[in-house]
Amino acid sequence: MRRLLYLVILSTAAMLISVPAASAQDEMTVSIQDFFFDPGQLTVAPGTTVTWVNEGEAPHTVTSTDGKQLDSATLQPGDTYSFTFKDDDAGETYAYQCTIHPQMTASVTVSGGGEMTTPSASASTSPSASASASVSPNLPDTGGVSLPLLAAVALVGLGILALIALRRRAT
Ligand SMILES: [Cu+2]
Repeated sequence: MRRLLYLVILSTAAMLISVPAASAQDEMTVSIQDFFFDPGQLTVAPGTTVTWVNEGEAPHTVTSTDGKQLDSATLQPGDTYSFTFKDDDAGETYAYQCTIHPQMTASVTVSGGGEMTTPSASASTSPSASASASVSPNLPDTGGVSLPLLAAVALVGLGILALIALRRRAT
């Protein structure tokens, strides 16, 4: 009976460890040219730091066009601007432009949450995951966002059920 409890604790611990590990991503670079951003559309994992480098000969900016946080000062040739996309940003698209050359537009999309690496967790969440995916077929990213949350909720639920079962058997 104890083994079940240990398994639940272990799988929960593995979940908690794997989620931050999956969302802790590296760094990416966007080149600012005269007069475009390269790449114009970038997808990053949550936690990624993106650095824009002005490799053109004109000054440029990186400025959100939709009220989000991207807001560099004027970047002279060689200047850089960095922004870290947080876990909370998963599923969001950051559209931005150069305010000096408004025809220069681009975007960064933050992918939906970390990948699940725990087999038991992905098995227990697959029914609800496919359900949420069918609800919003146009937004695959937001379906991914809720995966870690669904897995966490499912694991906590499993843990509570296991504890109840253990208590009943003990009495
Ligand atoms: Cu510009």
